Amino acid sequence: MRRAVCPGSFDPIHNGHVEIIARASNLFDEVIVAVSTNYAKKYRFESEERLEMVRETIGGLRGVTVEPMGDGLLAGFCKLHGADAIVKGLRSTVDYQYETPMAAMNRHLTGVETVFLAADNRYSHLSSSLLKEVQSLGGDVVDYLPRTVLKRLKRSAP
Ligand code: COD
Repeated sequence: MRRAVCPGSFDPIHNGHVEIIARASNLFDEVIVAVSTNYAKKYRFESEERLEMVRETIGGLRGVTVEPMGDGLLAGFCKLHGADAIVKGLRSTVDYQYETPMAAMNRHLTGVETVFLAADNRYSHLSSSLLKEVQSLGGDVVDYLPRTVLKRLKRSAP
């Protein structure tokens, strides 16, 4: 039984995240989506609402569960949940440069490997911040967000 963790802030979850989680679920028997909260960071959505949006969006995927990760170490979360791997999406060389030191550190801390999946071309320009900005300025982001997430985003104050 191979278990992976897909971590993120998911503020909010978008179709680029969903695509990576779905591909991870094809590669691993179990996938835990870990919703992180860094208490020094300002989010648009509280952690409960980010969790709800992830659950609503990926609820139907086989073998996928969603857990809060708090503000602890990802390596610690992986150890606690018996994960074999961390799965992350890579959009660009910028992501690669940012992610590879963390992958090495996570491997050093607990031996957990990081598996990088190349972002799908349809979504490789997406980030939660960009989508929040475009939506708040009146741009159409319907192609990039799950329907319930878009509804919540429209209701939330920027
Ligand atoms: N296409 C494909 N994948 C994407 C896209 C996209 N358009 N956008 C994002 N992703 C993937 C990336 O793999 C990303 O890692 C993941 O989705 C989540 O994205 P975000 O933006 O929601 O999450 P981040 O970058 O805010 O989350 C960072 C973590 C929570 C993973 C990180 O900060 C962390 O590990 N924190 C725990 C503290 C810790 O252990 N620190 C020490 C690290 S060694």
